[in-house]
Amino acid sequence: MNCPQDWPEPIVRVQSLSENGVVPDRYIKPPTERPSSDHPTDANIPIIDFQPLLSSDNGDDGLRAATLAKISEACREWGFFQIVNHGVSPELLDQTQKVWREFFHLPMEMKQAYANSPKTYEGYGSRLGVEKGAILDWSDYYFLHFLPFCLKDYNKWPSIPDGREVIDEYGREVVKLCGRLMKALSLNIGLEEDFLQNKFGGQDIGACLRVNFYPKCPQPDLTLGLSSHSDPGGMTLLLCDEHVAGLQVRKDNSWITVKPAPHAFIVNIGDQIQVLSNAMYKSVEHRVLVNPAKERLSLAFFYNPKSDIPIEPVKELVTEDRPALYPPKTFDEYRLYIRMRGPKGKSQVDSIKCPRG
Ligand SMILES: O=C(O)CCC(=O)C(=O)O
Repeated sequence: MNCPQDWPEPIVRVQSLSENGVVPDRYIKPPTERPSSDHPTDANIPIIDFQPLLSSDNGDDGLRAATLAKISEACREWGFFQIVNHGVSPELLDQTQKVWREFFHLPMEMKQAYANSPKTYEGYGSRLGVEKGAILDWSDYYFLHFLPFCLKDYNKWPSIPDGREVIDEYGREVVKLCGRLMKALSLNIGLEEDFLQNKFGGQDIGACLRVNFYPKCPQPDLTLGLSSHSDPGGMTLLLCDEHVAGLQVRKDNSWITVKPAPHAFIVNIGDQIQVLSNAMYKSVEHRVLVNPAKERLSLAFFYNPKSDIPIEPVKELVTEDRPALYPPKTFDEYRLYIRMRGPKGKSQVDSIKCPRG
């Protein structure tokens, strides 16, 4: 099964709706999915100083062990955490966000030159999923590939002065950081540090970026910037606006609004790592609220397994008491679900669970 060549309906850019006084029906969520303010809480996802894991020698072993332990707990309990002092320069983070803000503020006809299709999703988009008549999210986005190299195509990247160099450097740095995180995750489940990376296909992994742009919204209580979903890939590193909250993470049946630390990456476990770890690590549902007064930008960097190798629970984590929870599936097969149906909570990873007993 492949994604169709075209969207089922003409594409409307959410940015072009932002100044109207009302949210069109197409974006109004059913009451049970709308943002609710019943349980405001001060809780935040864990914030972890990553510095002790940046160098493999002459570090403090105690500090390294303590950092690994914090990451381990965050992966099991939250599926989400923030890292600070992660080695990617604050200047590069600022520059990259600036480039993308510039893109979304170009005149519409210039952005339209990059309009995407559901075939590959690369380029400027305004919906996820191809279901005719679906209720849509209040966001536009830009999607591009860094890895594998055969998919990296500068012609599909926006042409903004110095933009491609900045985006390229961002990609290289974040891939490096993801490699370090993969080592930490492997050590934390008692395996060799290269274990998970090898399961992902060694150097042949996939890396891509979705830049989400959430325009101001006249009736933020009726809609969502991005509906609840878990990420289908391996691991996501999110860079978001420090000054405009929006991301909410599900924790014990309530929604926690993330307060981003300055220049932090928000790391979350995706479905592929949940599968490989036989659900020891959790890929957790999250969603995005929109704001009546401020637009918001976020950069979601997806670090994924090579797309054509079967991903299944690693045998070291399968026991008689805890049999394999998921059958093997390639990421190519897996990601078709969200590409066709759009974000739908945790329905996909739950639906592939093996029947037990
Ligand atoms: O914008 C955000 O804060 C979250 C984005 C996200 O969840 C995604 O792109 O999958």
